[in-house]
Amino acid sequence: MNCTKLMEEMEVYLKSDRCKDLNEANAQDIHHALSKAIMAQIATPWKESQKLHREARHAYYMSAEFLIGRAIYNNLLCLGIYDEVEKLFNERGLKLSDMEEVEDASLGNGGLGRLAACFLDSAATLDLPLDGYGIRYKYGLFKQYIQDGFQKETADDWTRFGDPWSIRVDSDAVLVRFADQTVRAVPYDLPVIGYGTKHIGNLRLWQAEPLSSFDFNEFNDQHYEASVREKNRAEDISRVLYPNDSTDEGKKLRLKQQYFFCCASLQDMIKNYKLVHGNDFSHFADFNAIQLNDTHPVISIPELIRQLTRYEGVSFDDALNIAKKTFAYTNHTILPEALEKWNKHLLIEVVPDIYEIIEKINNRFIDELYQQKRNPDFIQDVQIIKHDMIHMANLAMYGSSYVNGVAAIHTEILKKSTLHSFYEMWPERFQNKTNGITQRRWLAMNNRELSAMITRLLGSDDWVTDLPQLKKLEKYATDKKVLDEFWDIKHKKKHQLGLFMLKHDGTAPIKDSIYDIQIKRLHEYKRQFLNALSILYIYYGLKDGSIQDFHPTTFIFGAKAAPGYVRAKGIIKLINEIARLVENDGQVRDKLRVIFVQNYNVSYAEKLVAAANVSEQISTAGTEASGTGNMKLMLNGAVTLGTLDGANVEIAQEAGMENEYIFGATVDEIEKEENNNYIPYHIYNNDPKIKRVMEALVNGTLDDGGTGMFKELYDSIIHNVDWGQSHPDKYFLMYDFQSYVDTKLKLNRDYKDKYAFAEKCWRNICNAGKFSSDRTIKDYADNIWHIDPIEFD
Ligand code: GPQ
Repeated sequence: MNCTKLMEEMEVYLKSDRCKDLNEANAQDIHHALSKAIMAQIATPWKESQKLHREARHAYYMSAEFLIGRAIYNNLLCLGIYDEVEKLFNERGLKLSDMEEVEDASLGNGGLGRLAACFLDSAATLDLPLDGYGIRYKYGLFKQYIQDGFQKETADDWTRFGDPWSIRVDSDAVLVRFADQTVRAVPYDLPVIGYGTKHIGNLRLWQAEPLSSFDFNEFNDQHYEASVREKNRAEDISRVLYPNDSTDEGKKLRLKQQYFFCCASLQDMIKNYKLVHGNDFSHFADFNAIQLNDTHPVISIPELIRQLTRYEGVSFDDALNIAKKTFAYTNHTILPEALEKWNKHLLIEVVPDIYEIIEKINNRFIDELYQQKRNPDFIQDVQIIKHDMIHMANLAMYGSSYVNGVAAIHTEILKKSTLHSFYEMWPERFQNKTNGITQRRWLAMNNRELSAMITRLLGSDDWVTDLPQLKKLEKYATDKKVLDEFWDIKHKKKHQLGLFMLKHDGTAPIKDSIYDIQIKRLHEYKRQFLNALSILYIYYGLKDGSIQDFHPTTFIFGAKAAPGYVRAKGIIKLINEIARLVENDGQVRDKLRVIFVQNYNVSYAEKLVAAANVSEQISTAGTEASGTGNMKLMLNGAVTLGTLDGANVEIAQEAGMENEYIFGATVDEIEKEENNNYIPYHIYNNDPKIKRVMEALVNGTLDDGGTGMFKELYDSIIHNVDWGQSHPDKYFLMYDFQSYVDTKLKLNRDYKDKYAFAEKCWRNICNAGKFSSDRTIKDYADNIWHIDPIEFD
């Protein structure tokens, strides 16, 4: 791409859209104009790519969430023009970084949504014909700020400065009918720019709109509210992203969202198919593969059947077979509270035709089970409708050809427990696809310094599209000059982060301290609470002298709690109170600091990940399906302080156990304890140091502002079973406590030997090759979607 021309184009857009010259433009103007100029440049290859997708066997990624983050820097990088545009900007007295506050699309909650974004990036880079379908929420994940230590939420109006990276395609709008309303689904298309290729994938996000924007008769009769009522009711559907990560609320509007984007996307796919192949649907599954990102889009299975039978003259049997061949389902959790179940009466109320089809599918399935002479318990386990509830994972299992877990250990748990009966019936449907992350955003873009060093050492930047190349760097693992340079870069990224935090959060890490980072959604199973308790343990240890020679450490947390998740919010308050306790104590304040950053999101993650020394991945074994933050931190040279859970297992395998800090119970041990009537109270009561830590929650040391939150947290852990609570410490904090603090303190001692520690970090980078989403996507393409890269003439 000719960058000088791009700058000229940018100035044209400044003039035409903002009526400004370069010297009058602010960051938003520049962002708008540069983005528009790029969009104009990529329009042709984008359209060409779409045509090639349509003609080839291709795949769709359906997801209720795409956590995109900022597009502009990533797009510059993928187009290969980042450095040159930066230079041209500087020559004009502009700074690329000035655009940081302009855009950030948080159309997802966490790992599941970010995974979807990484996957599209990888598919685009690998020239694979994969396109995304989702929802264009008006408001993304809420913005978080901290007031008196408590989380507060505000709306995320992510398009307030415009949305230059998408184009509205009115001509492709379709209607979506519910029992009580019909709405228009209007698509907005976002380009997904491949790295080092002209291939550009497409992400189509649907926005809900009314059939007519406003009722003129009501207006004329001066019924102003009534005149916009229908409009609001339609727009409600894509108004806001549900802020629950891994929990299912069973809300009517959420069901409407799911059906809305599935119905619209399938109409679009069918239209595309007819354009190329005509009306013979017997080959639909030969050209289309659809990946269902968790159960959120699983209503697509009956919806495809509905559209094929109602409008395309396909029989129910044929339509069911087409669906089974077309769909594949990814499971992202085994937590029971996340497994989606819809009340049958809600479905009948919202989309009665869909309920009828699900019932028909269920009856068909049960007939088959009787024919196979399955026993009643087995049938009860796998059937789709039970006790008036529709089990979406069961529907997904019956209605698709493959199911996959997202890390090896997770897939094994699916086979052994969660989906065991299905595994017995259809072992051939089960696959593992260990998650990955795109190294374009998570190394090349967020850590330009380390990237440049790696490229120099390797003599090429091939690693940007071939991450296992990093393995070749292992020969430098004991090279002091290389480790010095790596350490200096880490130091620089720590410094940059510190400056940002100071501006953003009003506080910064202790100079030259260990940056120990836990960044992820706030959830009990992820055990931020355990981390907080371990900090209290260290605090008391430093004060009474039982912990000596402690290297100063800053514990950084970034996390959003679902607004209705009271206990998670209590944990945020607790972390902030511990931060205050430590800060106000002259005896420890130069050794220990705790910072809870506000509004943790993709853009903040980019900075945190580059600066981290320690990656906290401490979920109870068997609860975190994979984790992907663990991979980002590894790639940027942090060691993992973690349990044998999710992808941590594979991270430790790749990098070597000796280069991580692994602690705690294994899945088997946890299972045993669960059956053994585990009593956390005994651990607490027999260890004065642990007791001291727990007591701080209730003896006035820490103040929850009179909310009772800390007492509730305390009770959730050590409430004696004899006192009535049936399952205290569900996530085994007490059980893992000692091994956690021991391992944390060992890490702290090891850090003092700079070269030995830096070697561990370096070996983590060298062995992160497996965790590129390029590897994951290639595996999906080869073994689930059966698609090949497209070829340009
Ligand atoms: N995950 Cl079910 C989410 O982010 N949201 C969800 O609703 C569910 C799962 C995560 C999961 O907790 C992580 O372990 C995974 O790494 C991630 O999905 C991507 O697979």
